[in-house]
Amino acid sequence: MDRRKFLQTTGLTLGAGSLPSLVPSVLRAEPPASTPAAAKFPAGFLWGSATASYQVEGAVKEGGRGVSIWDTFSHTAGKTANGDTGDVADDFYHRYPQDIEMMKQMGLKTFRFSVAWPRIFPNGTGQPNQQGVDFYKKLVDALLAAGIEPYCTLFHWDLPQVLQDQGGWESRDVAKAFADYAGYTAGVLSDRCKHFMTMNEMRSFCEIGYADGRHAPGLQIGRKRMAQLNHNVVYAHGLSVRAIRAHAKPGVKVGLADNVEAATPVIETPEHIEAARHAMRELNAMYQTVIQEGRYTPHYLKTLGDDAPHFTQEELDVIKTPLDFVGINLYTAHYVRAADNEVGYVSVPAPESYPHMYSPWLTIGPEALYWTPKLVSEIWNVKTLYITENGCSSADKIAEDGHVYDTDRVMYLRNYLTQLHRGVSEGVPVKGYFCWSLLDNYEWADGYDKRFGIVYVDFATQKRTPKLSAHFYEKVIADNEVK
Ligand code: GBH
Repeated sequence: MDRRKFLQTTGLTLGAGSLPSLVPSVLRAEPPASTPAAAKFPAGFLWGSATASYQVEGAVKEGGRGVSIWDTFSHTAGKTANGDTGDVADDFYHRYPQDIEMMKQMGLKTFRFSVAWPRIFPNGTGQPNQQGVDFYKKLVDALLAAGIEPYCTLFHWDLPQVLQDQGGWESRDVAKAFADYAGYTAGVLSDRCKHFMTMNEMRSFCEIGYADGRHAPGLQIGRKRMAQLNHNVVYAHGLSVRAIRAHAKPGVKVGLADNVEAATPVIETPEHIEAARHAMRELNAMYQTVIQEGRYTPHYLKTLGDDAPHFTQEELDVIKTPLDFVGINLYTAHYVRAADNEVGYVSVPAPESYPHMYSPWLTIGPEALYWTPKLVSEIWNVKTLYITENGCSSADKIAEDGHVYDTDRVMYLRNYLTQLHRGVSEGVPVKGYFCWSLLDNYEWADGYDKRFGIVYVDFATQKRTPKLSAHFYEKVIADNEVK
């Protein structure tokens, strides 16, 4: 029914005070011109999975490893579900050869892992620990021998405890120590590993670790110190990009894995798409935007007022050191709509009934995997993107026949990959996709309660069982197509 007729029959009028239409009347959906071709990805698309050191390795006291803030935090009463720690996790430190064999059988083309800083520098700085270096060399060699391309993250949240004792990410010296560690580690691995990400999810480890206090180091430092900490972290990132380039072999590619806040138009009309474009820059002002543009948005600084960070032009130049690629970690959509205000958008919160996966925060927004890479590449002219994480938690159980039928995870992945394909087929330069995660693992403060793997892990026996989603993913990879 025509909108105006509908309003007449209901007695509503379009007069002053009524809601403006979200769909301008000039825009009426046209039927698709042709049926879409099969959802084939470009040849050579890099299919992979991702993990992180503290979430899978275990062996926290072996190989000369120092203590990280996550050892301290997880061993503090009341901080994690069931008091779970990463002491053993998936025992990946010992079991990586078998796990790599499993990746090979699934057809994975790439694997994203992280280096535990306290394995390389047990005291944060100073003398490197050769046993730590050797572990990652062996891991990378085993991946290469299996035909799997290694992608290495240098910081996935396991900060050496000694550096937190010196102020952690609030400290300028820690920023410099990170650059030294990143440069050294990339240097010793770069004869065999060609892709490095400086940090994983700055927003997560800053906000949850230092503002909410629900992750290590468990602090609540307040808005002013947070703004300065955020600045210090992007500065540390920039310094580390330069250090990696200075120490690594030529041809090595450097990027980061950023959980870009996924501004997504509430519906796909030009005005809401434009709103998402504005929102993308503002919602990511203190991370991706300043990294790409070398400046904070005026709105960001104005909103902070007296709490705005102190910075110099020289620091901004370091922060915007050009990257070879941008990695996007994406789980949920952040819906926005057009608004006649200073920033051109407002956020649209999810209604209480909004569907989510097993983790309450994990609302389902597949089209974010279309919009976020598209907007990031358009706004900042990024030529190479990866989806460095995407996946979900499910209440997985072993069935009587021994299989794990995670039909909800298959549903999630199919929908997100369909939207990724939509972007890639339009020319959005996403070159690869890393499913989070290969294995059920230590989900930080949620402990082992929330399973994100496509492979089920029985934590009592360390037995691995590929889930239905692993078979689904294996088929996606084999066909290079999502169905
Ligand atoms: C990523 O975090 C991480 O990179 C990875 O290590 C992690 O295992 C994976 O995704 C799955 O979570 O408890 O409601 O306050 C994603 C960002 C940060 C989102 C923690 C959920 C807790 C929300 N996540 N956050 S809540």
